[in-house]
Amino acid sequence: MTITITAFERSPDGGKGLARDTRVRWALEEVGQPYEVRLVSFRALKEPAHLALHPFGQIPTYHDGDLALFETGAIVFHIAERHAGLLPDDTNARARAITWMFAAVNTVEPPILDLATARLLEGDRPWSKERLPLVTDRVRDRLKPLSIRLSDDDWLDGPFSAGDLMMVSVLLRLRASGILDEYPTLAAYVARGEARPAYKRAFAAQLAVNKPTG
Ligand code: GTB
Repeated sequence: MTITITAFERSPDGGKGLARDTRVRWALEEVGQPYEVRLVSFRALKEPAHLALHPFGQIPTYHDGDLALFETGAIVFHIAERHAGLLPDDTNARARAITWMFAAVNTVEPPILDLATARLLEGDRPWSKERLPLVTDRVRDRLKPLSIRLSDDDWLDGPFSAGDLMMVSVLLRLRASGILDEYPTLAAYVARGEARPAYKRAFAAQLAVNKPTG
């Protein structure tokens, strides 16, 4: 069966790799699984055919035979469980890698999304100037302990895992804010993720769809 994922027909970031299909592409590239992409317009996201796949009308989705999934955490976890390369064999190490996946989406990503909302969607509100530093500090509250835990290691717990894939994907969203640069070990960690051949292939594939023309 062919794995099919969905992605934006035209991502608002113009190919910076920030839409969430990139992390699924990356996971598939890491484990060497070919996949097809069905591009979806913003309008089609909210139409019944797509809502049957994704109840919240979002991308990405994952389709393989009679299995349809949504939520990147669940999709990457499924890929990592089915194919070698993203989760360690040792039971405890595997559980720790999965813990980092949850930490990425559950603990680190929420304040980063709040910051993106505050900067991009609420920047013109009268209260924005007061709120922005508070939201930014909540991101720092996550980055500081994360950088302490990572220390000088290459990855969060031994070899590269799905936990790192999710964490790097989440942190990438901070690049435009400059906050990542306040934590050189995290900036280097993200750069290590981006340097992986599988990430490069995933990035190139989404760019091929979204490259600004003219
Ligand atoms: N928790 C879900 C997951 O991890 O799968 C979140 C999925 C999600 O937010 N999908 C977004 C979506 O479909 C696309 S990635 N939004 C349409 C909608 O909700 O109607 C979010 C995103 C969009 C654009 C940029 N960008 O341009 O920089 C970055 C990230």
